[in-house]
Amino acid sequence: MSQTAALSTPVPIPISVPTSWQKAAKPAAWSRDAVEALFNLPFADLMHRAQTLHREHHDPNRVQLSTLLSIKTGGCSEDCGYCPQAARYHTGVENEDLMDVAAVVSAAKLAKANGASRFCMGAAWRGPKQRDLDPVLDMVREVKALGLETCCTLGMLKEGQAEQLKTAGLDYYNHNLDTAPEVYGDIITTRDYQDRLDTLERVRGAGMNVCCGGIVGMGESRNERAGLIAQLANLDPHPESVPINYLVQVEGTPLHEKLQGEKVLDWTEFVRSIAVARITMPTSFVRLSAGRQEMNEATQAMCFLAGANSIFYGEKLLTTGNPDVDRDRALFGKLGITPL
Ligand code: SAM
Ligand code: DTB
Ligand code: SF4
Repeated sequence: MSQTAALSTPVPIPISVPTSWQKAAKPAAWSRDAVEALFNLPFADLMHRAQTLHREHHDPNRVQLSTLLSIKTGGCSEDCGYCPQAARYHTGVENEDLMDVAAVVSAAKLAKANGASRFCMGAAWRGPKQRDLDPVLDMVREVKALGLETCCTLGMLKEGQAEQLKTAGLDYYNHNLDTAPEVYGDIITTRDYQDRLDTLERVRGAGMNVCCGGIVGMGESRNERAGLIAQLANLDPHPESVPINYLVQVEGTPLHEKLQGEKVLDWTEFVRSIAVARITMPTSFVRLSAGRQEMNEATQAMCFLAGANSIFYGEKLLTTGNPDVDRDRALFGKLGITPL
């Protein structure tokens, strides 16, 4: 059998799965069943399919680097059950006011010198008030002027705020769906799923790129993971960037209380989640996001094979650790990966 024939041999999936996604003008609609059927494939079949599609749309040896900075830390009014920055949980995170613009610019310069192409500024807010947004607009302008792509994650946006960010030079806005809709209320009660969709709509409406993903490893079932990915894959257009976070269990959060630091997700299931995101959103950047510090190199390498082509780069995420730059450089060297 020729290689082309081998690649186009249909994988037996019980439910109809779109096969013409590359050519479709609009993203194919993915049912939860179809997404779950991907999860249920034998590992090698899933990986082959993800890697094949990945190569059609991306250079498999290049990975985009984003550096995160927490510009306002802790003391958040929300009750997200995974988050160390919620004021109501006792996690040991020290509250810090909004950083000075100059300090943010210094951190961005360092990120650029280390090789990052995007700088993501995160704030522990339910959403920004106008007096909060004004200094953030300055940060965006100055970081953009350094020649970096800019990203912010500031919580829910009100009417007009996305336009202000876009005008200041913001390239991406990160706002995650986090879970499947039906389990969302078990994790967060202070805002609902529709609030998140409304913010994403505002970001799109202002003409910015959408960065939207979720968290796995919170004790959800495979069907619920499929539900999250189906939601993301049915956003139209697809988010340009899809962060897949592996829950970082922080003591003091309700999810740590519930899971007691136990790994509830096998590494194969995390890799499967990346592969399924790649297959259902073929042109998006899929980011291997939080949780890398707890992952060995082999698992990370499998994630790149599954189609992850972006990481958070730099020794800190927002409040928790991330692999050192030197360690990531060494891993990239072993894998022959170069930064985008
Ligand atoms: N406060 C804003 C908001 O919630 O939209 C922006 C910052 S918030 C920390 C951004 C995202 O980080 C969350 O939506 C969640 O997906 C992720 N996140 C937070 N804590 C996490 C954890 N312990 N493990 C994995 N991901 C986490
Ligand atoms: C995203 O999806 N993951 C990042 C970013 N967007 C803002 C945040 C991860 C946070 C992990 C926990 C912490 O460091 O506080
Ligand atoms: Fe606040 Fe964002 Fe953390 Fe939720 S995820 S508690 S909104 S900082």
